[in-house]
This record gives sequence, structure tokens and C-alpha cells, in this order.
Amino acid sequence: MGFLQDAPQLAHPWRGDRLLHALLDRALPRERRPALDADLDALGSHAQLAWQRACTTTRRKPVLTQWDAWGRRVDRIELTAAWQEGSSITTRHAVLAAGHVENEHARLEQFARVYLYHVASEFYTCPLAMTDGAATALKACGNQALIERALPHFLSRDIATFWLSGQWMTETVGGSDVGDTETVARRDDAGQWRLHGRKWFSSAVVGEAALALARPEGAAAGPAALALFYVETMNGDRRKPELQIDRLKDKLGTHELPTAEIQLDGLPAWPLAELANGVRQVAPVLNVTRSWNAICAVASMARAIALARDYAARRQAFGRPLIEQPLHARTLADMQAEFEGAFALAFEVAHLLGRVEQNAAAPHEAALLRLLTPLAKLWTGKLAVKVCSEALECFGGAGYIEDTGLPQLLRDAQVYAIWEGTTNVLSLDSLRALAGDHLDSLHAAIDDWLDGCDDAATTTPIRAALTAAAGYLDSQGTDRMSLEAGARGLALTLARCAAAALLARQATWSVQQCGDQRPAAAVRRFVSHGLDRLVSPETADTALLLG
Ligand code: MFK
Repeated sequence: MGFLQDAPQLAHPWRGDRLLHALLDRALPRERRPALDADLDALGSHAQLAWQRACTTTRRKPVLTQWDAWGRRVDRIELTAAWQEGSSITTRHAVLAAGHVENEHARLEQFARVYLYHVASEFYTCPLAMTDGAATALKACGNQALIERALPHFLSRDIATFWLSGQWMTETVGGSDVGDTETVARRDDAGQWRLHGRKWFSSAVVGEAALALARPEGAAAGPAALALFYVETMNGDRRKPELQIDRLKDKLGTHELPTAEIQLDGLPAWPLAELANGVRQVAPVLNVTRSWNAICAVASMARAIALARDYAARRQAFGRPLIEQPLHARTLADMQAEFEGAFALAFEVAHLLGRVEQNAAAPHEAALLRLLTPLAKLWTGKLAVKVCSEALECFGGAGYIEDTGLPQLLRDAQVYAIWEGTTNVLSLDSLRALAGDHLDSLHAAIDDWLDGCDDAATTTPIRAALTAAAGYLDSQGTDRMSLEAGARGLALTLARCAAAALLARQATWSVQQCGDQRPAAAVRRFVSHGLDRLVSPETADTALLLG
């Protein structure tokens, strides 16, 4: 046999992660580290083993069995190994519960865990995110009976009592626009609310509970009349008969995640609060899951780059390792700089979320969080596809071959830009978040993050792009169509400005505290890729091009 190429090896995702170490060293009090680091080390070891397992076993998909041999409807789903061990890893390492500890750093500590667990979890993080969102929405709605009923399960650190929650919004009639929801909530003779309808993308159908949007019978049309309900799915170890699984979706990626089409035929339900304004009540779920989305997108990028870098040191071409080929090295460095910006923004959202939830934030930071959440979700979601695609190319033809485990990274990455609000829906949400003086909050934060950075080559482009974005917003005035047409360019510009300023903050700290010049190189490279992504509206040309 001739030459055989070594496969890429995954270094320990925690011990070898310079960025996560530096972030936690800068942002966390020392006394919080021992407990956190123990979990991070264990989750890193788990991720390394899971990668080895994924490379040496046949990939499986969940299997739905609707009927047993005797004709009984069972709707049983067989899950992959990673999913079967999901609740045990989650509870043992507090992947969810850590975020709800009463401490301003709780969310940062939680999302450090999520970051290390995500890829190994095979998207078990999806229902975890929704469970986290449901816990957050329940706390916000103040319904004491439901809080006492569900929260001890959602936040449990004991596998025996842990429950997953779904989030059932999407229907055939509406994904982004839930206002036409057809599911109806009816009261039975005993006064119990029951849901009747069909939910079209149920990502956590294996969970024990869910939050569902439905229209109370007789209520008006439109989104404001929708109510938000809490449901439970199981009678002991059997699924409730009023909940049936029609089929599992056949998707481009996230194959291990059993996404289902379901029917609700009188499923008992309890309203979270008033019987209207369900979209407002579900907003905490959206914002929490969008934060998870950003962290998980960054985790996918980290994995793709780690493998591509390792391979570049192993693979020889034209007489030397790829890493010594100038164009290949440059390509990897460009990916690294973009990834570091995305990492900085996603984790700032995580930290801010904790500070705002624990009332430890500065006055402008609640508005800042509201704005940065959609920005982080939409930008990291798009970037993950780009980075994973580029990473596959770093392997040449091998990156296109299924049993290298690499194509899955790209297929999975595509989901980040779609679910929990597409790039355009999130761009429009950022316009919602910019109402009032929320851009001022970003200005104030960027001033703060750039404090101590005396490199004009960094600060000048950031301030220029931010000024251009503010000018663009002003210039649109009240022309809503034009404002919406340019919303994506505006959102990407603001996201990149925030990321660059956050990178600058980390770079200043790293040089001062440990003489590490690498974060400064990341800012320079990131800024050199450009910050301004504003586009002129040109609505007339848009109409012509589509004519
Ligand atoms: C591994 C990572 C895991 C991630 C989890 C993945 C799970 C995947 C499963 C799914 O994808 S589930 C489907 C997710 N679906 C969406 O995300 C829906 C996307 N569409 C939107 O977000 C639309 O913008 C929206 C449905 C919210 C539009 O609905 P409306 O009713 O037309 O919105 P409207 O009237 O502007 O807002 C209603 C209220 O909600 C307003 O408050 P008020 O009543 O007080 O005025 C808004 O301000 C508020 N609101 C809307 N979005 C908000 C928000 N408040 C805070 N934050 C937000 N993001």
C-alpha cells in the first residue's frame, strides 16, 4: 500500500482553548474558577472522546415507531447514543442549571459549558436551549403554580427528576410570522384548557413539557390575541394520547435531532399569564435560545478551525506542510480572526444576560443586551456557514467525504441561520431593538470597551463605521420600506463594530496582563476585513431585478 494520510486529531477542547481561558481569566473572579474549571475539563474530555467515537462508528438517526406489534399507538423514538447520555451529562455538569444560579456570572459560566458540550451533544443542546428559555419565561411570567411545578424539573441537577421542555410555535401557516397560528385552546366542561392543532417543527418532542402558542377559542385574529400555554407530554412513561407524532423531518443537517410534526388533540394546557400577548410572553424564550444559538455557532466554528489547523500541520503539499504555505496560512488566519470576533460577541451577550437577569447591570446594559442578542445570533449564524465551508476546503477532497466526519459540520452549521429567526427576521428584530435610544447604549458600550486601546488603526475604523450606521439610520427617517430593505447591512455593521471593540478590550488586557500579542493580531486582522456592511437601499433596482 502507498502513502496514507493521518486523520486530523482533536486537541482537548478546554485545555487547548486559548480564547476561553483568556476570557475567563479576564472576566471571572478567581474564586469562581475551581468548580467551573472542573466541569469544563470534564466536558472537554467528553468532547474529545465523542469525536473519536463519531469517527469510528456509523452515524445514526433517530427512529420513530408509531405502532407496536399489537396495533397500539406508541410513537416511540429511539435516540442516538449521544442523546441517550444527554440528560446525565447535562445534570452532572450543570450545563443548564448553572445559568440560573443567583450570581452575575452565572450565564457566562453556563455558556462556557455549553460551548464545550455543544458539538459532542449532537444538538441535544437544542432542547436544552428551549428548556432554558422555558424556565426563563416562567420566571418572567410570575405564575407561581407553574413555577413551582416545572422549574425544579427544568433546573434539576439530578437525572431522575430532570425534564426537557419544547417550544411549539411554528405551524404550516407561519414560521417567522406566527400571527396566523391555527392551534386553538378550548376549555372543557371541567374548565381545563385543551389544545387542538398541528405543530410543524417540534424540535423537542422527546421532552416532558413544552410552551405552546394557541388562540383561545373565540379570540380575535392576529398575533396579539395569541396566548402562551404550558403543557406536559407524558403520563408516567407513556406519551399522552392527546399528543401524536405524525413523522420525523428528513433534514439537511442536525440528523441526530428528532424534529417532529405533531398533532394536539385536546392536550391539557395551562396559560402562563393573561390569555393574550403570547408573543410578548414567549420573547424571553426567543432571546435565550438566540443566545444559545450564537454560542453554538461559535462552537461549531471552533471545531472546524481546530481540525483544519491540526490537519495543516500534518498534510504535506508541494514539499512542505500546508501550514507553511503562505496562502493556506493566510486563509486559516483570516478564519481565526473572524472566529475570534464572533467568540467575543457571543460571550459578551452571555455575560450581559447574566448581569441583567441578576440586576447587576449598568443602566444602559438592558437596552444593550436587547440589541446585541439578535445581532450576535444573525451574524454568528451566517459566519458559521462561511467558516465551516472554508474549513472543509482546507481538507481538499477529504472535506467532502462523509466518513471523515467533516461534511456534517457544514450541514449542521446551516441551521444556525434558519431556526430561531432567519437572518432577515433577526435583522428586522434588531430594528425593533433600535427603537428609542438603544443605539446610544451601543455607543456607550463601545466607548467603554475601547477605553485603554490607543491604536488608532483599530479605534478609528470602529468609530467611523458606527457613525456611518447612525447616519444611515437617521437618513432613512420614517421610510419604513427603505429602512427594512437595508436592515441586514445595518445589523451586520453594528455586529462587526461591537465585535471589533470587544476584541480590542481583550487585546488590551492580554498585552497588559500576560504580554500575549495574539488577540491584538486578531483585532488588526478583523478590522482589516472591514466593518461597514451598509448597503444603499436602491429599492427601484430591487424591483427591476425581480421583474
Ligand atoms: C443549538 C442552539 C439551540 C437553539 C434552539 C433552537 C430551537 C429551534 C426551534 C425553532 O426554530 S422554534 C421557532 C422559532 N421561531 C421564531 O424564532 C419566530 C421568528 N419570528 C419572530 O421572531 C418575529 O419577529 C415574531 C414572531 C416575534 C413577530 O411576531 P409579532 O407578534 O408580529 O411581533 P410584534 O407585534 O412586533 O411583537 C409582539 C410583542 O413581542 C411586542 O411587545 P409589546 O406587545 O410589548 O409591544 C414586541 O416588542 C415583543 N417582542 C418581539 N420580539 C421580541 C420581543 N420582545 C423582546 N425580545 C424579542 N426578541
